[in-house]
Amino acid sequence: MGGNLEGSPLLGTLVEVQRRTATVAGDDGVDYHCQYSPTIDLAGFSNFAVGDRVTFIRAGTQQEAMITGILPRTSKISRPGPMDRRSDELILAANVDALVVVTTPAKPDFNPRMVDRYLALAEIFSIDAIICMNKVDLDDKLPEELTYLRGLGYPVVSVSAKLDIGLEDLRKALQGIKVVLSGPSGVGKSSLIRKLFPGSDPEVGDVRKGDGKGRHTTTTSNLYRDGGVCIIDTPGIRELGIVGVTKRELADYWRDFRPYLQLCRFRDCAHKGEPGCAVLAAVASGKLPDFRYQSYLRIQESMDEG
Ligand SMILES: Nc1nc2c(ncn2[C@@H]2O[C@H](COP(=O)(O)OP(=O)(O)OP(=O)(O)O)[C@@H](O)[C@H]2O)c(=O)[nH]1
Ligand SMILES: [Mg+2]
Ligand SMILES: [Zn+2]
Repeated sequence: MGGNLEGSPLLGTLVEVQRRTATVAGDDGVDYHCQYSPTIDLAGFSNFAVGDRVTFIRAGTQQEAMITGILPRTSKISRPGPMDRRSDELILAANVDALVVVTTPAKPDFNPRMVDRYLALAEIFSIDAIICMNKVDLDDKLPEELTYLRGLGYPVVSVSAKLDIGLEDLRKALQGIKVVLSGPSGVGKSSLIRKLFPGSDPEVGDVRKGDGKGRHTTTTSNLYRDGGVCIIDTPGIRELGIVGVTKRELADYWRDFRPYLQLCRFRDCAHKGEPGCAVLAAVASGKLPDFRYQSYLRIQESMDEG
């Protein structure tokens, strides 16, 4: 074979992406450090993302292992490019089945609006969501908001990365799917990965003493997999805003609002006090809980700014 390409392309998953090179976990169980084939238009594919399925060829005598192509994605988590290059979207993770929304009873304080924001993002990206209540060692009472969300069909798993509580339940919930861990800084995303993947070494930071907030410890994207569990840890997910959705469309992504949306008097109702608003009526009669409506309002208002 000499310096020729060695055999037909193999399949693998991108587990780490740099500008000129990438690490591919081959379906043969071996990790490959690859370059991108010159036949790939790198400008067009500057968007290779962790989780992407690629074809690649193994290293030959005169060349390095090389990624030769990218398979169509089943889903992606992305954000738009900077102001002047909106269409150059940045893909944070590819082929994701579900978003794991990590939250805490304390340190940082339980924040139902934050949970709702990630649930809405999952709905926008058309992927499932699983709620993971970490740090139950600090308080093991499930907030009523999470009981309600469980009733909407979002699985809720209670765990403590610190005391090894509930990790088997979490493993079970994640079996056979590829997920991204989401949640604000300091909720313990990297700590959970350390527990689920012994031997992995994601950086774990402190929460600040004063306000109990995290310090933005994770700075690169990585894919971890073992025993049927596959998790992507990406820093970009922490601040992911709701974009590509108009304020009028936003309510579509609140699962429990959907039965009411067709019943509002005005077709373009923003559910902010218009007469004949079925969403507001449902909130007033207790059919929809106030916290869901408050998070909807606050997130809609935050969309004014950007
Ligand atoms: N009490 C308690 N503390 C925990 C638990 N899990 C993680 N922590 C602590 O919470 C802090 C933040 O943990 P990280 O894993 O770095 O949080 P993160 O979500 O990855 O944060 P970023 O990378 O900044 O987004 C660390 O001090 C952990 O030791 C837990 O179950 N209970
Ligand atoms: Mg982290
Ligand atoms: Zn309405």
